[in-house]
Amino acid sequence: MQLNAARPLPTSNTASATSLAELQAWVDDVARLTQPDRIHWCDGSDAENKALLASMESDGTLIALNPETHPNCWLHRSDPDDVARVEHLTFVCTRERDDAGPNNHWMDPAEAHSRMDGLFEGCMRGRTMYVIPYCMGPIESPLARCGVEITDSPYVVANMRIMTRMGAAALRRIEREGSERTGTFVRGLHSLGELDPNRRFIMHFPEELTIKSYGSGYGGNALLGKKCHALRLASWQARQEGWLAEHMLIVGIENPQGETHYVAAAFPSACGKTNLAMLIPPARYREAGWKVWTVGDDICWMRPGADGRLWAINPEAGFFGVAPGTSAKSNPNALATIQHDTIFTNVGLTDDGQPWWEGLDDRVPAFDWKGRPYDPANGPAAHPNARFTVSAAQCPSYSERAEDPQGVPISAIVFGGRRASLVPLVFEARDWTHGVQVGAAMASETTAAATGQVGVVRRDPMAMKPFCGYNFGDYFAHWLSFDTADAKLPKVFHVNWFRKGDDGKFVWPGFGENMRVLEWIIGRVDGKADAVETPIGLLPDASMLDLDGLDLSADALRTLLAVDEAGWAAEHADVQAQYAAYGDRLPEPLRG
Ligand code: SAT
Ligand code: MN
Repeated sequence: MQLNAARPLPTSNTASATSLAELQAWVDDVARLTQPDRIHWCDGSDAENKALLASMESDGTLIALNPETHPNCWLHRSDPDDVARVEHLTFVCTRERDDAGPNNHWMDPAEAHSRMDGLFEGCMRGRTMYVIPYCMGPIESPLARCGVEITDSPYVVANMRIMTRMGAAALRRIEREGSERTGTFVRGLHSLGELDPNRRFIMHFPEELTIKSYGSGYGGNALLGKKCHALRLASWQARQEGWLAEHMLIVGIENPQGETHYVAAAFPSACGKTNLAMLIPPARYREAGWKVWTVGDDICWMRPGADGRLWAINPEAGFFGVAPGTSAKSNPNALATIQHDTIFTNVGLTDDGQPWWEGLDDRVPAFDWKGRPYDPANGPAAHPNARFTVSAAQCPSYSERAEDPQGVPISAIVFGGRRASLVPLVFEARDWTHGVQVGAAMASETTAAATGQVGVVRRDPMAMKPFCGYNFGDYFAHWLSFDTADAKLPKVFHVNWFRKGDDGKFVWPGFGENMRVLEWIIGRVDGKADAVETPIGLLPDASMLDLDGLDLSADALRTLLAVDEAGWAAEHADVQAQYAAYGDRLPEPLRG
């Protein structure tokens, strides 16, 4: 970092900001580099949040929504060129290129630092620099990890307050851990810069637990606790410390006897992760006493407990969910969650100031996400990647155990993808090693949610392609290493809700009816459900699933549950061809 020690530091909102010299020195260095007018240490209080929201309302960063229908809700319209993650500008900067692996863009750390510091120099002139201490996971959890994000975006502060445990309590933990040894917290430096797509980079330095992000205010690029820390850096930390940082939802399935099994599930984007995390069982299941509890919808940190099981926390405190498509039909829990105290980004607006997006209902909005009077000729009212940011505690199905410092024990891991053909509704891996093979071979068809061709099958191992902070070969080996003598590992499954028939229509009804598949999965865990052995793993036949009341023809059932051996041989060859990129780092059980 280029320092100008002669320059006086700007005033800060608190006289002595932290007792941790290591943190204070870093903040001072950043202030000398970025030259803000003011420094604000965030305490996470209501008063601080209120003042921030009010100032963003007065400068137009936020628009207050209808207080009758959506109390304390806000609309933020981003720069139209800053609406999504930018994978081509996202780098993992390790000393050895191979440590980042062919699955990441790489830059030499010294070059990356000098480039970034060049961008950061003086970039906060005229702005306030916010210092956000945060904790990923319950503050008292041994599985939780902390970070500090420095940003010049008050929108980022308001979002981080919802998405993480942010403020005074996190700072106390950082100071406690930092007094025992150095380098315990992640350092994230973020600036909106000029919001110029040509001056935009998201850089990760896993060896230094450091993130530098410049030129974007969008969630995954700017809320550094989320993908940058909780996945890219945490996956690196997890490998060193013997745990797993995964792109998985966590859901509790309570049976009529009152026993709850926790399931962690990884899906690529646009496969209904948030919907599955908040699933409402069909009426007959509810009447029988089944319940579904939401622990997390995006990220799962898990590690072996003393009992040999994997124990998991959701490191996040909120949901940063896709708004379009969310409705009373697709996800009533999500809709109930976002009725108050929610920040909406890039949604449309009705004439009475309510947020609106495609798929919500049949009203016609007054304004689109750019603030123009709505005209269908201009495209959708809400940007396809429009988001809501909301506290998880507002979700009607939020699990009490989500705040448990010890986490929840995981009974089953589920991998899934969007596959119109070949892949059956559900199958179980024969053992952990086979489960890792299944997860590593995961793939999904591209959807309209991302740019590029639609319907192409893309490999996305464990749904971590954009998020694994190190070489996938090493990552697969790390997964395999959990299979120790005293481990009591979860069973591993693969699901596909998106199988299509010859008529091009979805065969499986999906949504709440996925409960039937979850019931079989839980039944397998409990040793109560039967399965048939096939070359790809263990499958239910139609008699082993509860299909009561579903209108599925014999043909449809065959489509959902058949194993096409020739098709799987071609799939296997495709997977092996893609593995070639990992060379020597590909572990033996994934070869051949
Ligand atoms: O795009 S984000 O990373 O902010 C959200 C997501 O993809 O889950
Ligand atoms: Mn995600």
